[in-house]
Amino acid sequence: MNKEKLLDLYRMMVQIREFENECIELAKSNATRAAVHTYIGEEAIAAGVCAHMSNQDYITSTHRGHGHCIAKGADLEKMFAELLGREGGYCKGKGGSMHIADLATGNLGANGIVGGGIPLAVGAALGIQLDNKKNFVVSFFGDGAANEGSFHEALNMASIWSLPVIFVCENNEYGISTHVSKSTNIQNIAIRAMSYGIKGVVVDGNNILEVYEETRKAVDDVVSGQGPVLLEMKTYRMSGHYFGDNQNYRTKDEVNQWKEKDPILRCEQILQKEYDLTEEDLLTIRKNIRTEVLAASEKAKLQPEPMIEDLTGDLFDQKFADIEWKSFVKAQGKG
Ligand SMILES: Cc1ncc(C[n+]2csc(CCOP(=O)(O)OP(=O)(O)O)c2C)c(N)n1
Ligand SMILES: [Mg+2]
Repeated sequence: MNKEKLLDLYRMMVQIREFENECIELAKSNATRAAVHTYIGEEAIAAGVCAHMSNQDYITSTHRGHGHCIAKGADLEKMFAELLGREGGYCKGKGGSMHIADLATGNLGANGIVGGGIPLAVGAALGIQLDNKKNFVVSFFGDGAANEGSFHEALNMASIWSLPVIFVCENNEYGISTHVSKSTNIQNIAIRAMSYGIKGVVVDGNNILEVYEETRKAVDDVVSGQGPVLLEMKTYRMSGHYFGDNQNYRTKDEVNQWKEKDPILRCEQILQKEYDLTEEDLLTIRKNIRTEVLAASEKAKLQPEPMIEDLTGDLFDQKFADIEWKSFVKAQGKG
């Protein structure tokens, strides 16, 4: 990989990390309006996979979706605004972290339903196939989601129709507090691909070069009509399940061991050893990105909150919602 490409991937990972660090600060000060699940430790996956995608290629994401959203090109201020419940957010401040979608960049949305995005990706891939386009879809989901019925139904359907979809299982070893060894009786989730007659590959999800390369091969396969691919990215959730998780289900030693395999640290080691970057170069990059991220957060904080009159706007049945809300307000004596 050439130096510029690797630096782009590095910058993307750092941007995601800094976004998540700031999310934690915002949550600590009680400024966020809904649950926040951070992606710390898993950045190489979103960065390495989405680097192969254009805005016409779709992703479906998860409750831990900030990294996917950023790697797909989202606007950081709009993301922060959503987390802070501000009018300029992706859902006008009414959805929060788990409902961010960004159709302009091909992001079909985060999803609070574990495994909920996987069949949506199959539907999007069917649309691409029916339109005879050369695009593809990536569905991100966790090790926990791989035990949902939706995962199995989606893989089967994508296989029989040879749909252009890459299933990216982010195996971060935990579903909330349950270790994967207690929920899953196989070493590698990737072997499940075999039962659907598709390719399954185990990938070191903390190694940006491997993520990038294995995704490139998968893209070649799905776009050339060879059917879907399942990539199991082995990684580790370095932060709690959500902000506020006391993490009493794992030891500090375990977390510290994985910190040595931090994808950003590993990328920095490669950049220093093989591409002649100095520690100072890397510090400057990190500092500049941090400044940009904090500026986006500050701008979002200045945005107004949504108007109470808009509370029921954007609902599916607008007419019904308006009537309901107006009578509710009246009943409360707040009309
Ligand atoms: C259908 C459904 N079941 C249960 C939950 C509660 N829940 C939220 S996150 C989560 C764990 C998901 O684990 P995994 O798929 O491994 O994703 P990770 O959090 O590790 O990224 C669960 C069980 C949910 N949101 N949706
Ligand atoms: Mg998990």
